[in-house]
Formats: sequence, structure tokens, C-alpha cells
Amino acid sequence: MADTHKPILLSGIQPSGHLCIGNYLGALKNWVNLQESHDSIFLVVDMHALTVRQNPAELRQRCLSYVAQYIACGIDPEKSTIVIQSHVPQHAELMWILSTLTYMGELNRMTQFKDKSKKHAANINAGLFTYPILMASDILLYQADLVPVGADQKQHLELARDLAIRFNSTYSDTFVVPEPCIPKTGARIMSLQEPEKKMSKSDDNLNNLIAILDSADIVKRKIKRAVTDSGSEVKMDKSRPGISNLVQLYSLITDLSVKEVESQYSGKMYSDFKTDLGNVIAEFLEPIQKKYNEISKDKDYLESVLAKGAENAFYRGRKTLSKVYRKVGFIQPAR
Ligand code: ATP
Ligand code: LTN
Repeated sequence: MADTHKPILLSGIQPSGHLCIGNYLGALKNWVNLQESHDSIFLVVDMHALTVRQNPAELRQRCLSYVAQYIACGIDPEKSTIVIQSHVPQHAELMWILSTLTYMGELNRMTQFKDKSKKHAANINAGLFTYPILMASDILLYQADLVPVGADQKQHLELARDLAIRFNSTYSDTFVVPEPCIPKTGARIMSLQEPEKKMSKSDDNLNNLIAILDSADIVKRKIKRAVTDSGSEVKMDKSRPGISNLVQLYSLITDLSVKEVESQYSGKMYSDFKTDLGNVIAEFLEPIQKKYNEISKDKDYLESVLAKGAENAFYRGRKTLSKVYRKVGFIQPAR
């Protein structure tokens, strides 16, 4: 599985809320496209998810469901490594070392921390603040060359790069400095009801997102109710974020260019366009859901994928961590 000739790719998603079409178009779609050419590791970052209060039974169930959704969306466990973050203790261990190289000011600037602090004002925990260091450790632990993410993760990626450079210059060359891979289109899918903010899988209002597992009826209803600004033209227009987001969704799902979508619907009503968009998204999700339903019934299969993933990741994580411990001056334990 670990092909040393291929560049290493790493990414992850938090098992919080309902995996949504924003996550697919911003991240997962790229993962699937890149898995042939890269030695890929895909994480379900359960430790990150704990920065927001979780129900333990639901978290457990959701982790397995996310693994099944990764596979249903096209990640092939024969080609790529799928790992639950908490199965590999080196993530947290490397985080400690990296946290001694991270400045408070760097964390204070993070927009995700500011947004999440506003949303969870009663639970601004230290983990929420140090979240980007754990993410840097996810990436650096596997010496990743490439990290495919949506646009909202750019700032976190820059910290991971800075920490790699800082460690390398403080001690000696140890970490690969990772490159972000952010798609040209689809990197920021917007909320259906509040198109000035991004679609987010943990949104309390489920009408704001299309979940990968939403039934066809729900998809169609959510698209019908999506906010479309005043005006009637089906056209990309910065001053009309609602319709622009829907045109972009149509284009990404059908692989038609935005121009082609606009000309297909020129002179047509919003309502016709929305009916068609609901249909194309539902059709797109149907085979994914069918595959998901098959895989998620087979617990043994999912567990075998995770056991193989953890073994591979543990081996690689241990290799990097022992190098790091040596470089910082720790004594190896006597055997
Ligand atoms: P949450 O609401 O639970 O914080 P989220 O939807 O923001 O979650 P993450 O787990 O933070 O999702 O992100 C998983 C991946 O999906 C990341 O690569 C992120 O950049 C990408 N992503 C998240 N939201 C969008 C979006 N609206 N458009 C495109 N990509 C997105
Ligand atoms: N912080 C990311 C999820 C994440 C991640 C990673 C992405 C955790 N570790 C490593 C890429 C690489 C987010 O999307 N909120």
C-alpha cells in the first residue's frame, strides 16, 4: 500500500455533523482524483471533533459512518490508507513538541478559532485554541507533500508549513514542508439559506446544507427553499450570492462550465432551474448512498479497513516521532 515512489498526500475531516456536499466538492472529490498518483492517507479526525462537545455514542457511530462515506464517495482502501486519528497516539505526542514551537499570537489570529468561539461561547476550551497545532502534527507526522483542503483551511496549512520550517531550522532537516491543494472551483460552497457564509456540516439549521446521505426528496426540498436573491436571471453575479452559489453547484455536479449552465437557463425561471438542480444533485448522490448502504452494513469489513490503516499509520508515525525525539534531545528508553 505505502508506495515510496509516490508523493505523500494527507487530509482529514472531523466527524462532526453531517458530511455535506461542501466537504465533497471542496475536499473529498480532490482526494478521489489524487489517490492514484499519491501515497494517500485520509484521516477521520475524532480528536479534533472533541473540541466541540460530542455525544460519545453518536461520535462512535459517526466515525464508522464517515469511513463508509469516504469509501462510498470513491476512496479505495486498497489504494489509500484510511485512519481514525485516535488510533495513532503519535498525533498527540508530536503535537506537544510542535506546541513548544508555536506562538500564542499565531493561534490568536486563526479565523476558525474566532468563528468557533463565537458559535460555542460557553465552551471556548484550550483544545479549540490549540486545534491548528494538532492539525499540523497530523500533516507533518506522515511527511506529507500535499494536503487537499477547502479554502477555509488555508490559514491552518500556513501554520503547518511555518512549523515545519521552524523545526527544521531550529534542529535540522526533519519535516517535509507540505503544499496545500485548494480547488480552483468548489473550494467554498456557500450555505443555502445564508449564502454569505460557508456551507458547514455542523450547522444547526439543516436547511443550510445538503448532506451526502440526504434522501432525494429532502435534497429537492432544500434546493427549492434555497435563498435566491431578487432578480430572475440564472447567472453568476457577485451581488447575488444565493443564485451564484446554486449556479456553481450545478456546474460542479454536472461538469458543465458556468457559461454553459447560464446559457442553458437563459430566459428560464429560477423555479425551473431549482427543480433541475435538485434532480441532478439527487441523481449524483444516489449511487453514493447505495454503496454506503451496502458497506455500512458490513462492520467486519469496515473494521478490517481501519485495522490495516492503523497498522500502516502507526508504523509511519513512530518512525517520524522517534526521529523528532532524537533531534530535540530526548533519551531513547532502555529496552
Ligand atoms: P464543521 O461545521 O463540523 O466545523 P465543516 O463543514 O467546516 O465542519 P471540516 O471538517 O472543517 O468541515 O472540513 C472538512 C473539509 O471540507 C476541509 O478540507 C474543508 O476545507 C472542506 N470544506 C468545509 N466546508 C466547505 C465548503 N463550504 N466548501 C468547500 N469545502 C469545504
Ligand atoms: N482542520 C480540518 C480537518 C483536519 C485536516 C487535518 C485537514 C484535521 N487535520 C490534516 C487536512 C490535513 C478542517 O477541515 N476543519
